[in-house]
Amino acid sequence: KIPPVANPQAKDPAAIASNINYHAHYSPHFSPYKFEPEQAFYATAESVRDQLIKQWNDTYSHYHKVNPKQTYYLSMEYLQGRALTNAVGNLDVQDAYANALKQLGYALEEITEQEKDAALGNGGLGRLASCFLDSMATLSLPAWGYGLRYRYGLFKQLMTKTGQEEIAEDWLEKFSPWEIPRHDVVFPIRFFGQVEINPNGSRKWIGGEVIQAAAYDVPIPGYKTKDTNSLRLWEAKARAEDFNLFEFNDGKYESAALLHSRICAVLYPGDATEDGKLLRLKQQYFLCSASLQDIITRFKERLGGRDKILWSEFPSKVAVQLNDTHPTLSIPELMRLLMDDEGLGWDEAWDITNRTIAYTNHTVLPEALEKWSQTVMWKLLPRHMEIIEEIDKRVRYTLNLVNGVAQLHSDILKAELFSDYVKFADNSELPAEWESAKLASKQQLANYVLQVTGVSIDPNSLFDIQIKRIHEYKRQLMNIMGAVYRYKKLKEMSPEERKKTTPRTIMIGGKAFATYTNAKRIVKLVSDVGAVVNTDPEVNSFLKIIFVPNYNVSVAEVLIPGSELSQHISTAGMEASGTSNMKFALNGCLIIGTLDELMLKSEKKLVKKISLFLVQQLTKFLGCVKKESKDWDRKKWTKMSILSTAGSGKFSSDRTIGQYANEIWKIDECPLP
Ligand code: 26V
Repeated sequence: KIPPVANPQAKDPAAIASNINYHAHYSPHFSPYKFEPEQAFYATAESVRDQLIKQWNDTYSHYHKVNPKQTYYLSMEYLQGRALTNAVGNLDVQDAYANALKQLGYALEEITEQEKDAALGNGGLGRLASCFLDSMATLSLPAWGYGLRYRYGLFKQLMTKTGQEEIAEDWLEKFSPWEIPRHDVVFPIRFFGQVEINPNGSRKWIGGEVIQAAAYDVPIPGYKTKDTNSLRLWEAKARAEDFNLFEFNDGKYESAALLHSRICAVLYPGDATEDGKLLRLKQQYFLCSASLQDIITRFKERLGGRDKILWSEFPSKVAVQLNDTHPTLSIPELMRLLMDDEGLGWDEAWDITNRTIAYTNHTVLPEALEKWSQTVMWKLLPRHMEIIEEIDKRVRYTLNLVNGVAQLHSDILKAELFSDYVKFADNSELPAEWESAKLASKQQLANYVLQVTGVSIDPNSLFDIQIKRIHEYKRQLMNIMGAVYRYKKLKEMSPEERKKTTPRTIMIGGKAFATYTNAKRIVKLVSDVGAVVNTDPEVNSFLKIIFVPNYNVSVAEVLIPGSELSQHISTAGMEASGTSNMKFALNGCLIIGTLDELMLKSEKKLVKKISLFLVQQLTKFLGCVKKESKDWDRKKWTKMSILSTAGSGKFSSDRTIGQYANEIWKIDECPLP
């Protein structure tokens, strides 16, 4: 009944329904006459993209005209999750779309569920990058993200009898409605080869292999603003001229050109072999080189009518932020481009690089700080190694490129307490409304757990959650040991005594790195303990233990609002900051956290022997857990919950990005008029 009409700026539900129908008919990706939820999702997403395109293009033109200083965020990881709900929310067309879809026979929630998570990242660092993109757009900051368009992102976690199994998450199986290939944005990327010295003494990197970086743009709409920034993802492509048709016809299908175009095949390719390590390095250089060539091209395009390039102005137009060590090859790459391609001298190039690039560190774990042998580096990037050695010689004691997350972080920790908000929390109607909102979220979470695990949990029990990557330092093991202890205690109690306890549902979720054996054993242990406890009729109305499979951004969106207590119990001194803690606090959840400062020196020594250490810490942990059971007085808990949300404003990534913009990048907002 609804006519298919193209109307990219449709605002009322009937016109939106027509535009969705238009996409179902005229941007077909499926056989005709089908309009099942999946088809409806793609047509809806394309219709929402229509809404974004104008303001996205307008934002680009505006930046081009105003030519403000712009930030470029370089990250090997982005955990974007689903985009549809975020886009309709930010465009403020949620109700109109819900209404339009109703006319087409669907509920908006059913359609948004169809979208696959874009999981181009691992954990905290990747999700932080995505939150930052969101905040940069929301604050109308001229800022872009750069990353890689991995064909396969983070694996999907399947729970089997033997524990975790990894299967490929095919987020591009059909296509992504959010990305636009920019066929005009292509840069050459070189690997291997040698350095040639020109007669004038300048140097040039030549030979080796050359592949192409092709740009795909994803829109990043801001909240309550029309400003729509870009996340530019690079894809590796072989050059047509390198494709050897004769070899292929001879049955040599593994031709070099095809092999090198596989750089973006997977996120974190296994680096147990030399080939794997080399591939990681190639990925990182690929991101740095493509992004910097793009940035320089844009700088040259925006000369404001002048025909001469003033390189000294580069740092007043460009700020580059390196998300951890992965994109640090940006430093020698910018030096190379400025010296070898643009003809600048060392001092000028170094001054520009120093004033352009900043770096944030996200971990203290030595195994996460990747290393490559000099042999590999000299082979793959001979010119960069010359530059790195020169940097090392000249400036190793005066390096000025690092901004640590630690200082910012300790400022956050010193945030004032909640005393100002006490009156607010005592408001007579608020607590009841608060409790019913929390209960509704817990009910949704219980439905979800039933759907994915088959175990039914009681929304009136205390929901105690630990979700994060599985790692020994994050101490999921201590948490599950605490759960076993709780189970044993319940078994010893009389039925009357049991009734006096607070029923509790402990949920643990997270992916273990595929080759991290101990982490996988922890996953298996949690699910095995759950299998025993959940089927024990004597205690299972007082305690349930759930391993939540396939923890990702959309699963977090169900778990965090339904939480009442969450565990942030990493070994003291090991967690750079944690980010989900802040999301839990914002959602009125009380958190149990490690008190880093109070760690005794003697304990520090023991950290090395984690399992020994575990027993000591477990006792303290249980003491803490007992206290929080005592606090399970509804009224008191609700008040603490309200205060938790009220006090968490400081943890907004908008605040963080505002501070980065002022203190590090020195950029101003540039809103669309
Ligand atoms: C490094 C490597 C190297 C080898 C291959 C696999 C792999 C995966 C990840 C990493 C770096 C991880 C760094 C990270 O995610 N850090 C987290 O960053 C959060 C945001 O700053 C912070 O809240 C977490 O505490 C920190 O663990």
